[in-house]
Amino acid sequence: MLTYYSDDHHLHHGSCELMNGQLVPCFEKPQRADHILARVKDRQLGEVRAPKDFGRAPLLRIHSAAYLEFFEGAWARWQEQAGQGDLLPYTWPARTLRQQLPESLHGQLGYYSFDAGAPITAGTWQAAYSAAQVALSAQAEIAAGAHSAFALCRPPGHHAAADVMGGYCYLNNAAIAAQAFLDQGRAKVAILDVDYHHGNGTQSIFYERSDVLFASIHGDPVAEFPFFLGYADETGAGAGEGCNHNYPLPAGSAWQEWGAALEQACQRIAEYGAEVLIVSLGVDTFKDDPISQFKLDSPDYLRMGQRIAALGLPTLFVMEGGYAVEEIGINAVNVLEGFEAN
Ligand code: SP5
Ligand code: ZN
Repeated sequence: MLTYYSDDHHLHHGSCELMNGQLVPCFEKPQRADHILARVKDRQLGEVRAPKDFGRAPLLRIHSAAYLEFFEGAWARWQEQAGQGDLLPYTWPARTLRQQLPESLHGQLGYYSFDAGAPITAGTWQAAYSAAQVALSAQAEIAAGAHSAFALCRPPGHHAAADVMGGYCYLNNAAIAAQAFLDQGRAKVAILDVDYHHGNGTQSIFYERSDVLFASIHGDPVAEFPFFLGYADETGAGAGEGCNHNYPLPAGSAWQEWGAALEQACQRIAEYGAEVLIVSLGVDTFKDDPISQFKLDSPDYLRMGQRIAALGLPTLFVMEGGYAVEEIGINAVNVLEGFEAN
């Protein structure tokens, strides 16, 4: 399987995030992608290629022009103010406040975000832009006939909505790739999100559409980030009714429960008649993940890949979360090797 990867991810390195009332070093750090790349090479998964540049047009199919413009220019505005450290939001237009774009940098940052988990550093735009190009390059490989490809994206994307960043995500790499398939003539795309966290951004982007089926297995939002989306009763709206499927699971879930949910999700994807599959590949379901509560072990990721392969669909794997850095390469590449072994 071909891997697409860009060194540009190193340009994004947030300092800290809030956890349990303390500022702690960001869990979403450059070593994550470095470890995955090392494992891809160790296991000789296949060639590793740098992305092509498809420009902004495919990003604009998912994200608003105003959002992209804000994101690209935010760091320069922060430097004009002689800002110190990362650019981080601290006020959001929650209930009782007006949903309108103010003039100030921090006002606009709050308007375009849903949490304080997406710090903007000097190179964040370039890193996120290149991650989207990584996804598009892997997508193009499949469009040209490959059965599978791995987009080693960093930063991740599934929490990012059309004009909202958050949860370590800025540009929705999987959604951008899905739209590219549709724009190139495919009629039905499925996105299977196996990250520990609900893919709220992806869900919101496609919620009222029937050309993308979204299925997500994740920590129950009653108790887990992102809290405000990802419940089982969210089944789509309008033309998209019946095309959104959430499988929330309780803390402590291991392969027995997780694999059963995967079985249901895969059956729904087969029934939908997807022509191509995109897997939002987070491995923060791992038992030793520092911010998550599932109990998957490394061999379970081989099983995951095998079950996904049994769908028999051209499959694009897009990297999302996973914070147990020492094992992230083993777990992510196990999914890909399980897929290829099937
Ligand atoms: C892409 C992705 O995986 N994003 C995840 C963002 C999660 N941000 C919130 C983390 C909160 C961690 N709380 C842990 C509590 C442990 N007791
Ligand atoms: Zn996650």
